[in-house]
Amino acid sequence: MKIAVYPGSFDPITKGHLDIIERGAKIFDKLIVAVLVNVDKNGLFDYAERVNLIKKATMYLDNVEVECFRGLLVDFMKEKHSNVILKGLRAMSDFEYEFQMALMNKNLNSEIETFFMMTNAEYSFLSSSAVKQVAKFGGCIDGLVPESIKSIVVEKIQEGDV
Ligand code: COD
Repeated sequence: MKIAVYPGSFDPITKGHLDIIERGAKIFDKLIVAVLVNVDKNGLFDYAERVNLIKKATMYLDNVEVECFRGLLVDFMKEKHSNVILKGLRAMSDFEYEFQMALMNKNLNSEIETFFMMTNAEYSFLSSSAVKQVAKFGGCIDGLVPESIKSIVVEKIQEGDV
């Protein structure tokens, strides 16, 4: 069974993330979406909330699981018996960061391969931070986050300190 892990902050999950999840779920037998505790980013949603939002948005995908992990991605991969990391790529700026991470992960465990999936052009401009800014100032986030979680996201962002 080929198991891949799609790691990220997912604060919150966007349609860009969901597109990568749907496409990844068609390629791998099992796809584990891993909400990693990112020490460089302050979040709006706590980790349990992020997991719940992803679970709600991916309910219809039978081979997708969602988990949270604090620590190195390579340690999570070992626990899950996976050696494939799935990543999404939007622009050159993503590439530099992802390139560094892929090589660091390879350095930590040479068995691990990182698979990059090009963003859907429709979502190439989309990030969790942009969604938070638009929602904070009353802009419309239709089509930017999965429909099933839109109202929860709007409510949280408008009450939060983004
Ligand atoms: N279209 C396509 N892909 C997208 C889009 C979009 N619109 N938006 C985001 N993505 C991709 C990103 O490129 C990324 O691959 C993934 O989706 C998740 O994105 P984010 O922004 O939610 O998550 P990041 O980039 O903040 O996640 C960083 C990690 C948590 C993965 C990273 O910090 C990590 O692995 N941390 C654990 C510690 C560790 O092991 N570090 C490695 C050694 S340095």
